[in-house]
Amino acid sequence: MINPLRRQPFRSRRSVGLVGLFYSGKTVLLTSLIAHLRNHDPDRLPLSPSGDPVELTLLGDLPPAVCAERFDFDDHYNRLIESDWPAKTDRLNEYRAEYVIGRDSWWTTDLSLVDLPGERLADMVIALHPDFEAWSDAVLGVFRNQAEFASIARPYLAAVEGASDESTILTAYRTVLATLHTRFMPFICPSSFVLGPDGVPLDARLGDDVPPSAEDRIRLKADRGICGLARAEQFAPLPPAARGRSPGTASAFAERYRRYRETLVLPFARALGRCDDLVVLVDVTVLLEGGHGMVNAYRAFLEQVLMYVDPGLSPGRQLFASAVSLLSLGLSRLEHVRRVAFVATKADRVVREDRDRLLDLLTQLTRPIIRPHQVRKDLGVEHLIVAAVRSTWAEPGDPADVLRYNTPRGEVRAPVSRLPDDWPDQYDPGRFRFPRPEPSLPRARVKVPPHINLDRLARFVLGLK
Ligand SMILES: Nc1nc2c(ncn2[C@@H]2O[C@H](COP(=O)(O)OP(=O)(O)OP(=O)(O)O)[C@@H](O)[C@H]2O)c(=O)[nH]1
Ligand SMILES: [Mg+2]
Repeated sequence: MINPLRRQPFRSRRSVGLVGLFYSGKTVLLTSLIAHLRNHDPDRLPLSPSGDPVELTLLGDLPPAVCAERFDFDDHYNRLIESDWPAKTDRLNEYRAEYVIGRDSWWTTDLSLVDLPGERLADMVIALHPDFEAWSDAVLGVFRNQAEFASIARPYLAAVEGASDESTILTAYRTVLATLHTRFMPFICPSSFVLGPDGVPLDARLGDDVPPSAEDRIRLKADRGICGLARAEQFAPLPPAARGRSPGTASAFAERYRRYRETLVLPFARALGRCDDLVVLVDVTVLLEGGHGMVNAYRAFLEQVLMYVDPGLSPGRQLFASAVSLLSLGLSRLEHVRRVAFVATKADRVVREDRDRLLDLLTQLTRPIIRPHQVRKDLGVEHLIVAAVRSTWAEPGDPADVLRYNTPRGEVRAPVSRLPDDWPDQYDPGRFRFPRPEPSLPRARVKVPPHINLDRLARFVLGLK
C-alpha cells in the first residue's frame, strides 16, 4: 500500500505465527515481545547485531487481519506484573500493529503476530487429510508404528475388530485419548477431546472430584471428553476392514469429520499456512521431564505440522512469487511460510552453563524433521534459545545445580537437573527436574521484562538480519 501524504509512504506487511504445544510458552513469549516492541529500548532489545542503536517506534495498534480475535496484551501483561502467568489460550488470536524501524525509513511495517491454543496443533493431521478414510489410516499408522502409542492403542484396535456399534467404538477411542492425556503424550486428535469446540478444557469438565487412581481418572476423562463438534457429532478413526464391515458408521463418521475439519480446523490451519514466518516453540525442559515417550510423540506431531504448512518456496513457487511481487511493484506477496525459527523456550529453567546444551538438544530434535524441506526448497531456518521472562538467577558461589527465584513468600533455592550432551537413549518421566518459577517483572510499565535472547527473536520477527 502507498500513501504519498505520509512521511513513510510505503507499508510492508508481515505475519508471523507462533506454534507449539500447549504450555510451551507462546503467550508469555508474545506478551514479553510486544512489551519490548511497544516500549522499545535499543539497549535492552538491540535490533542490530552490530550494536548500532536501531530504534523501533509504535505508530498504533491495528484490528486483527488474520483471525477475528485480538490478542489480549493488557490482561496477560497485568497478570505477569502480579507474579501470575497468563491464562491458557482457548482460541486463535492476533496482535497487529504498525511500526517504523529506524528514523529515516520510508517504510512502515504492518506486523501481525498470531497465537493459538497449543492443543489445536494436533489437528494438523486433520487439515492434511480432506478424507476421513485417509485420516483414519494416518492416525492408526502413527499408533501402530510408534511403540509408546502401540500399547495404548491395542485395546482400541481389538474393540473395532469385534464391534460395529458406534457407541462402543467411540468409548474405546476416547479411552485411548484419555490415556494419552494422562501420560502427557501430545498427540490427541481430534483436539476437541482436550479443548472443547467452545474452548472449555477437559480438566474443567472433570469437576472437583478427580479420582486419585490413574485408571479411574482415565475412565472419567473418557466419559467427559468429546471427539468432535458436539456429543452427537463424534467420530473415531476406523481401519479399512471396519469401514467395509460397518459402512453406516463409517459414513456417519466421515460426515462429522468433514464438518469438524471445516468448522474448527481449517480456519486456524489456513491462517498459519499464510504466515510469512513461523516461530516453532519447543519446551525442551518439559520434554526432558516427560520421558522419552513424550519426545517421540512430539516428533510425530511436529512432522504433521510441517507437512501441512509445507514451509519454503519450491522453484516453481519461487517463480510465481517473483511474478506476483513484480506485477505489484513489490507491494504484494505470495502468502506462504518462507522462514522457520525453532525456539527452545524457558531457557531460564536451566543453569547458564547448560544453555549451549539446550541449543544442541533443540537442534538434534528438529534438524531431521526440517532438513527434507530445506533440501527441496528455499527456506530460512534458525535455532534459538529464549527466556521471554527471565525469572531465575544464581548468586556467585551457588552450587552448579541450583537456581534462585522469587515468590510472594520469599526467595526460593531450587535444585536443577544438568542437561545431557545428547538426548538419552531411554529415560523415564521424573528423571530430569527443572524449577517452575513465578514471573518476576518490574511493576513500572516504563520498564520491560528481563529476558534471554529475546532480541534475536525480535530481529527474526521483524525480518531484520
Ligand atoms: N521460567 C519460565 N517459565 C515460563 C516462561 N514462559 C512460560 N513459562 C511457563 O510456561 C507456562 C505456559 O506458558 P504459556 O505462554 O501460557 O504457554 P502457551 O504455549 O501459550 O500454552 P497454551 O495457551 O496452552 O497453548 C507458564 O504458565 C509458565 O509457567 C519463561 O520465559 N520462563
Ligand atoms: Mg497460550
